Amino acid sequence: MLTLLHAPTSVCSQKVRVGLAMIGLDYESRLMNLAAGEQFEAAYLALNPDAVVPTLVDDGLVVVESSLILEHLDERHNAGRLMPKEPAERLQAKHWLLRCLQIHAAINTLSFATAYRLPILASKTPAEIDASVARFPDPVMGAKRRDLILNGTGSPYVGQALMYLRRMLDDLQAQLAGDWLGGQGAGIVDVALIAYVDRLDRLGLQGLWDAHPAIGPWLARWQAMPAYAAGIEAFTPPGSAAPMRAAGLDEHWPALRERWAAL
Ligand SMILES: N[C@@H](CCC(=O)N[C@@H](CS)C(=O)NCC(=O)O)C(=O)O
Repeated sequence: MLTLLHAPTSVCSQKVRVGLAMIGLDYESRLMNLAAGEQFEAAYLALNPDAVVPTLVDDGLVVVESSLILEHLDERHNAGRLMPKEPAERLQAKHWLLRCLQIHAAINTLSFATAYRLPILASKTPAEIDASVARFPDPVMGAKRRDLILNGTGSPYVGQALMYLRRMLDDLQAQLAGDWLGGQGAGIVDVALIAYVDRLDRLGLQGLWDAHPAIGPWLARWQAMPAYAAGIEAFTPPGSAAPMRAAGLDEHWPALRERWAAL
C-alpha cells in the first residue's frame, strides 16, 4: 500500500502527486498542515528528519526526496516506463533529478520572497517569525526563511535563485525538441519539473520565459493533462490563484525584471 504524507500547495508534493496520477496509482493521502507545524511532530520527524514534505511510505518502505520518490514509483510500480532507456538520455534524466535540489531551493526562494511572505508578515510579530523559523532542524534553512520573509526580493538568496532558474530555463528550452522532454510522451523529467515551472506561472513570474519560446507551450500542454488536474489543480485552494498571479504581475515581476535581463 502507498501512503503519501504531503501538503496541498507544496511544489514537491505536487510533483509526486502528478507522478502518481501519470502512473495511475492509488494512494492513501495524509495531508499535513505545514502552517500549523505538523511537520515538526516527533512521529513525522522519525520519517523525515528534515521536517519537509513529501514522504512516501510504500509497504513499510520510507522514501523521502521528491525526485527519488518519482524514481522509486516508476521503477517499482511502472516498470521504469517514465525513465529513458538509452544510456546518455538516462544519465541526462538522472542529472535533472539531482538538479531538482537546486531548482526546488530556487522556487522556494522566489515563493517566499514574493507572495508567501505577505500573509506571514501580516499575521506574525518579529518574535513569532524568529520562533517559527527556529523550529527547522537545519538552522541554515531557518535563517534563509527568515531572511526571505524580512527582505523579500532584496534577499541575497534571490540572486542565487535567478541564476539557477536561468540555467533551468535555458536547458529546458534547448532540450525541448518535441512536445516533451521524454520524447513521445511526458517522461520522468517532465514530471519532475512541471510543478516548479507551474509555481513560477502561479506567482505571476511568467516573464522569466519571455525569451524561451518552448516553455509556455510545454506548460500549457501540462496544464491540459488529467495528471495536472489531479496532482496540482485539485489541491489549489479555491479563489487563491487569481490574486496571487495578479500580485506577481503587478508588483513582484517588475521588481525582478531588470535583474533577470541583466543576467
Ligand atoms: N528536496 C526536498 C525538498 C522538500 C521541501 O523542502 N518541501 C517543502 C515544501 S515544497 C517543505 O516541506 N517545507 C516545510 C516548511 O515550509 O515548513 C524534496 O524534493 O522532497
